[in-house]
Amino acid sequence: KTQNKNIEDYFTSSKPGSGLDLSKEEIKKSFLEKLFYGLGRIPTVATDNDYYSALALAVRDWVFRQYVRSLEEYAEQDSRGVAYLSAEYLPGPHLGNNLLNLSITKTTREALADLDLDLDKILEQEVEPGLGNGGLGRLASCYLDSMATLGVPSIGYGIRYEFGIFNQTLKDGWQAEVTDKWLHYGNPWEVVRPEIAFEVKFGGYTEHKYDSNNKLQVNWIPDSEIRGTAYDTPILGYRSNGIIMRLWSAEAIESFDFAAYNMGDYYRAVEKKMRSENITKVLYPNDENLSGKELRLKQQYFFVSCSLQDIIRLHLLQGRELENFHEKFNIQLNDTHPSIAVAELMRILVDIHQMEWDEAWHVTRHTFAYTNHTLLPEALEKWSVNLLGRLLPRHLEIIYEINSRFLNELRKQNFSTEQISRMSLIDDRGEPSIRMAHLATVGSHKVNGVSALHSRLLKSMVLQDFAELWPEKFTNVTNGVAHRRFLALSNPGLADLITRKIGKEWLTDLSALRNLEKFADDKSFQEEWRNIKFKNKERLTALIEERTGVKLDPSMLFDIHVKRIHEYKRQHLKVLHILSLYLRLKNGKGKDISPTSFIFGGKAAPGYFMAKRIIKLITAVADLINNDPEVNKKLKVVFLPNFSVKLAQQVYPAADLSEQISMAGKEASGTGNMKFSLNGALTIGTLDGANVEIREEVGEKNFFLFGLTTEEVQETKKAGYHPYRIYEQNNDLREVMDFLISGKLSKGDKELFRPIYDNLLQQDPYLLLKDYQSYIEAMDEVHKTWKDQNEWAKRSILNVINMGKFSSDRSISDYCEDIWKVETVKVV
Ligand code: AZC
Repeated sequence: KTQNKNIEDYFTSSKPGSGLDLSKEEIKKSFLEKLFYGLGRIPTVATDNDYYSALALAVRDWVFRQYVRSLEEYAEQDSRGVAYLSAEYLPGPHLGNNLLNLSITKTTREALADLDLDLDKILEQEVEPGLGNGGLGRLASCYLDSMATLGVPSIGYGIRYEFGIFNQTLKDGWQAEVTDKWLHYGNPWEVVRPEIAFEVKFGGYTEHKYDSNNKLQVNWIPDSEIRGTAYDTPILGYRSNGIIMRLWSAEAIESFDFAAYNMGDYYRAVEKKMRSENITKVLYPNDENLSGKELRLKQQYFFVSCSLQDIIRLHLLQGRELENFHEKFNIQLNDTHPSIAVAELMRILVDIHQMEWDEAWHVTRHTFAYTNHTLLPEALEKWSVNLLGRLLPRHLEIIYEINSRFLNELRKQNFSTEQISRMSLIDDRGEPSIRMAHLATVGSHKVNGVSALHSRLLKSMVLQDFAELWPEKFTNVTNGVAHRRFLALSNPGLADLITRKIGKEWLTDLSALRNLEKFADDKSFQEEWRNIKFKNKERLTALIEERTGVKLDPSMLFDIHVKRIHEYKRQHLKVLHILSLYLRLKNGKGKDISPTSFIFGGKAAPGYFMAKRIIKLITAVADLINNDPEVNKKLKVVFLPNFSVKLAQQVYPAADLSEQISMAGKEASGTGNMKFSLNGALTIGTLDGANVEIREEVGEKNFFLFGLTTEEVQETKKAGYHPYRIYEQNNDLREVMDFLISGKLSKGDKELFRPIYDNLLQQDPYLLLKDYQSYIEAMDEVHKTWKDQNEWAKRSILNVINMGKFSSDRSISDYCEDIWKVETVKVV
C-alpha cells in the first residue's frame, strides 16, 4: 500500500481519465512518442515490427487506464472476487481486439494513414501467445474477455511458457513441429512485476511434532526451491473494465550456486539456474491425453502455489481474516490441471496459518469450484502416489487425510465397499495413483460440465457416485465464445451489415441479433449477406494459395473441418466422404455433387501416431484430387498448416459448412461449432456436446443432423460391435476403404495407410463405419440444399441470428449467478 500522501492526492484529484474514444491527434502523438522515446527509434530505421510495438505500447497505456479505474471501483465496492486458474490460455492477437474494445479502430486507421502507415499491415506483425492446446485454453481467454466486459472483479492466473504450442509445418505431407518463439521480438503487452514473486518448494520430507499446546505441527523440509515471478497482461472488456491475466515465470532463487562458482566450476554454477527455469520452458502439447510426466506436475504445482500465495496476499492486504477467505474469493479450477490447489490451500491454512483442520476444510471446499472438460478416460488426470509423494510429500499426506475422512463419511452413510473403492481419491488397482477429478470434486462446492449433454453424462458416468451423494453440487454451464473477437473483429463486413440494420446493441447483448429476423426472407438482404461471405472466401482463398500453393475457387462450397486432430473428432470420417465423392466422379456418377473445397486444419499431439497419420492421409488425398483434371473442377482439398487463433479469425468467416462430426458422447462441448454458426456457416453434426443446443436454437431445419445418439453408441458397443460386417454389407464403403490400401494414394505403397484401415476394420472405437452411411446421406442433402442459394442464405441468416445463447457473456453471467455469487461492477 502506498503511504505517499502526495501521490495519493494526485491520483484522487486527477482521477485516471477514460481510455476510450481517443481522438486522432491523441493517438498519433502517443504512437510517435512510443516509437521515438519508448523504443528509441528514428524514422529512417523503424521497421514494421517497431510500428507494431509502438502502437501496442500506446494502446497498453489506455488499457491500463481502464484497469486502474476498475480496481478503484472494486476497492470501493468491497466486491467478492474470482480467481480463474488455468494452465492454458489462447488469447490470440491483442492489438485489434483492444482497439475494438476502446472503440478506436477507425480513428487509429486514420491516424496511421496520416503517417503513411497501414493499420492492417501493422496488425499482421503480432505473434500470438500460443499458451494453450485448443478448446480449453481458448475458452479461458473468452472468459477473461467476458469477465472484463461484464465487470466481474477477477484475475486470470496461469503459466508464462517461454515456448508455447509448437508451430506446425508440413514436410512431404507429414506434420513437422517447429519451436514457437513467441517472445523473440519481445512482448509489448506484458509488464513484469518483480515485486510480486513467490517461492515454491519441491521434494524433501516432512517432520511431525507436537507443540507446547499439544497441537500437531507439520514442517515440510524441501530439497529445492524456486521463485515464480508475475508477468501481467491487461485484458480489456468492451468499452468497460480491464482485468489482469497474471502468468508466472520460474527462475532460480540464487542465480548462481556460489559454492560451485568459487571452486571455478562456472558451468555447474549456472546449471542449477537453468534447471529451475525449465519448469516454465514449454507447454505440453497434448490435448485430451495426459503425459504423466514429472515436469508437468511441477508446472501445475508451481503455478497453483504462486497463485494461491498471491490471492492470500491480496486478502490479507485488505486487513481480512483467513476464516472469511471463501466469502471474498472464488477460485475456479479450469479442469483438473490446477486441482492440486485443494491440497495446497489446506497446507497453507493448516500448516502455515495454524487453522484447525475442520475449519480449513470448510474454507477450502467453499472456495473452489471445478469445471470438467472431458469424459475421455485417457484424459482424466492421475498422478502416481510415488511421483506425487516424491515431489510434494506434504501434499500426499494431506490428500490421504482428506481421503480417509471422506471415506469414513461414506462408511457412516452405508455406502458399499465397491462404491467406496470407486469413489476413493486413491486408485489402488495397479500402481497406486491419485484421481485428480475426485480430489477436485470433493474439494469444491460446485462441479460443472460444459454443455447440457456433457453435464448430464458427467453425472451419469464419470462422477456418478458423487452426483448421487451431492446432487446439489452438480450443475451445467454451457460454453460460449467471445463474439466481439469472433464476429465484430474477424468478420467486419458482416458486423457492419448487422450494425447498419439493428444498431450496436448486439455487441453487448448477442441475443439482440434476433432483431434481424425480419430480414431472413428479404432477397436483397440475402444478396448482401452472400456477397459478404463471398468476399471473405476470396480473402481466405488468397491466404491459402500463399501458404499452400493450392488455388481454390471461392464460388465453391467451403466445407471446413478445423480443430485438434483426434480420432474421436473423426477427421478421417470426412476423408472417407471425400473419397466416396472422388470415386463417384471417377465412376461417372457424380452429377449431383456440388463443387466443393474441403479445408482442414489442426495440430496433432507430436506423439500421437494415428493423428499424425490422419494428417498424412489428408495431404495424400489432397495431392491426388487437386492434380487430377477429371475431378479437380468439382473437388479441391487442402490442409492449411498451423491452425491458431489468428488463422481461425480468417477461417470461420469464410465457411459455408461447419464439420462437427465427433462420435456422440465424446466432444464435451466444442466451441468452434459456435464460432462457425456465428459467422453464418451451416453445421453438419452429430448430437454431441453443444451441437445439441445449437440445433435447438437455430432450428432443426437449419442443421444437418446425422449419426448415432450417445445412447445408441452405448448400446452398439454393449451389443458387441463388428465393423467388418458393415464393410462387407456396404459396397460403396468397401470400395472407399479398399482404396486406402490400394497404393493409389501413396505412390504404390500399400502399407502407408494400413494402420488406419486395420484400425477401422478391426476396432473402429469411434464408430466411423457405423455412422458412415448416415453421414453420406446427410452430405448429399447438403449438396442438394447448396444448389438453392437463396435457401442456403436464409438458413445461414437464421443460424447467426439465433446465436445469442452462445456468447461467453452469457456463460460468465451463469457462472456469476449459479457458482460464484458475485455482483458485477462496470466502470462504463
Ligand atoms: C476441450 C473439449 O474437448 C471441448 O469439447 C470443449 O469445448 C473445450 O474443452 C472447452 O470446454 N478440452 C480440451 O481442450 N482439453 C484439453 C486438455 O486441452
